[in-house]
Amino acid sequence: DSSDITDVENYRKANYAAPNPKYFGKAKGMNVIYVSMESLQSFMIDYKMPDGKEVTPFLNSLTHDKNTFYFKNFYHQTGQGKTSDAEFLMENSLYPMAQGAVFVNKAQNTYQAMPAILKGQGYTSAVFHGNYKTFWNRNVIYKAFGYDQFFDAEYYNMTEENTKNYGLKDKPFFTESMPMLTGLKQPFYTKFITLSNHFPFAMDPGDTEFPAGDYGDTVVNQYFQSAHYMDQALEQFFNDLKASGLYDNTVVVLYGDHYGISENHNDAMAKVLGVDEITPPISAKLQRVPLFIHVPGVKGGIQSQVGGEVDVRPTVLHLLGIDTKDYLEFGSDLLSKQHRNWALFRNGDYVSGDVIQVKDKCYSSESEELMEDSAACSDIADSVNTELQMSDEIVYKDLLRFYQPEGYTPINPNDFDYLGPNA
Ligand code: GP9
Ligand code: MN
Repeated sequence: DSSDITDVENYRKANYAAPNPKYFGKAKGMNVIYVSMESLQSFMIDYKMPDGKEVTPFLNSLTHDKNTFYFKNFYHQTGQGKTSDAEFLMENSLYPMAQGAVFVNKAQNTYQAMPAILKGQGYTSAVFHGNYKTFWNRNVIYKAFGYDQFFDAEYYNMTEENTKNYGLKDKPFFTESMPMLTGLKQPFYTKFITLSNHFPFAMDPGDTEFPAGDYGDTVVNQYFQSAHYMDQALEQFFNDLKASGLYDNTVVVLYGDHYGISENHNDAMAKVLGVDEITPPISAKLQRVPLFIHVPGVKGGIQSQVGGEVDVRPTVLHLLGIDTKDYLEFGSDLLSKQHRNWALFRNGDYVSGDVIQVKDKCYSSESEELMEDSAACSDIADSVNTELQMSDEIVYKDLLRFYQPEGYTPINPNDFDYLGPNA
């Protein structure tokens, strides 16, 4: 009811990070493209194989691009909903559920998601993904997010050669998406969900010449080949964006959705990182995923502030000149001078610039040693718990149906249908 909403509103107001005037509105009216990079973790960026080959040379080059921000201390915050949890975080700035997937369990809720917010500013929206629309219940929840179109597997050439595992390989995916993208009315807000860098990362013969790793673990060894293939697909996509003329008028946000290598592979990961063992703070830092934001005309750079997927929405909305102070969200603009500099995990652990809390133990971020005084972790720990509780309240009680942000025009999920290419 409305008293629950008031608590959330007050918390939100007290924790709002005001936009940085240096960046506010600098991308006003531009197109927006999000790319979900399947299972890509940050340790891959600038990683060199023993023979000196870079795994992700294209993304490495982007870290130095003059109009691109690269966030190197950016964390995924997903739970069991994996890719879909990352989508939820990025577009709603709310946390996913502790158990199960919000996409599956709470698709009937009212949301005030990115596509709907931007619809009110004259944007059209579309999702591109080379798997079938019912996976993760996307075809249902995307209506609640306000997506105009969903180009799912039915729109692509799903031949034996073009597909593996869950669906379309990234190279044909981006190639075949281009005509659909250029056909959209501008300005557009779009999301591309890549797929081929998915566990267990096996490649079809002929799809890569990149060498597998040699770390005594098939999954880890294949991850390098598969990530390299995705990097090439992304480079191809950027080239196509440039050739189409879209690049100079489009904000591109690239993010790793969640980890690819679980704790079951810690022995091999210790070899990959060249450490004796994967300790709890190292394991926490392994949850970093790359975040790139390309903004035409704005000087970017390598950013070391700590943040998480929940923080991207206010960051991007502020670049687009839309203030988020009236939205019920939990993110903190990464480019704000008041950015809070921490990221929580769904299990209640968290990482800040100074400390890492794992299972009630407090470590120094820098030395990765256990802190003598665990009180160093308690301040942020309180905020972490409050924030997860409040986000859960919103999601479980469907609270946004009682709330309307100023300047926001509600959408009606029934206005959307994803009937496919032959409808
Ligand atoms: C499936 C894709 C991969 O459509 O999003 O799902 P994941 O297992 O990473 O959640
Ligand atoms: Mn995924």
